[in-house]
Amino acid sequence: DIKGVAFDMDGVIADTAKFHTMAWRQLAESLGVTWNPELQENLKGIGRMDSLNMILEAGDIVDKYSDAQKEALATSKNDAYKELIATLTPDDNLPGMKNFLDELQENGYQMSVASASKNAPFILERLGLTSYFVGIVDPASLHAGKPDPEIFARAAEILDLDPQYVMGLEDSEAGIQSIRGANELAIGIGVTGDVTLASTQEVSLAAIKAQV
Ligand code: B16
Ligand code: MG
Repeated sequence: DIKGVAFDMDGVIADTAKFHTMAWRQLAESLGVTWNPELQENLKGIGRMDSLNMILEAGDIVDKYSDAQKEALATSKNDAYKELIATLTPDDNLPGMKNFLDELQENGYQMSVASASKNAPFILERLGLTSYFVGIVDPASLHAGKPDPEIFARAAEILDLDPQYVMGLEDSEAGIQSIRGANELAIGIGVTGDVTLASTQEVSLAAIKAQV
């Protein structure tokens, strides 16, 4: 039986995927890399440096930049992104997620956050949601990002639960792979998982139990 829930953040709790897209797209186009929907989808859940490399590879210019130049490019994207997320308020929780967090809390589930974002603690504060979570995995401490299982394995450790008692919620392909690799139940939101839900609005314990 499931006792704990590990949450992805961008695209699951917070309506911030659109801000990542805006900031990456602006940087990509300034470097002459053509934006496309597939690239946009593949960037979901991928950490900052891996995202930059994916964009540079899409434009076949990955060898054009030194590590120091890449650091500067990633920092400029993050500066633009931070300006966008500074405007977040509790109204920017994705639809239905506050109710779901309340439902889980009322039913005694333990919750943690498995986000690739170094901005996750700031965003959860802005949304007024920090207190729901036992802890947040620090993505800077990971050896490998999503799709590697490490981040979701760590999210279960934070809950002091064996992975078989944990379900993970994700909106990205890379994240679903990470959850499955960690031997947790994968709940896909707008992406195929062990349980698949079309949007955050559909998420509830009943909707999940109906598919397991
Ligand atoms: P940052 P998630 C991920 O968050 C985003 O989906 C991805 O677009 C972003 O590049 C990554 O975090 C790193 O974010 O630059 O803020 O550290 O979906 O894993 O919650
Ligand atoms: Mg996400």
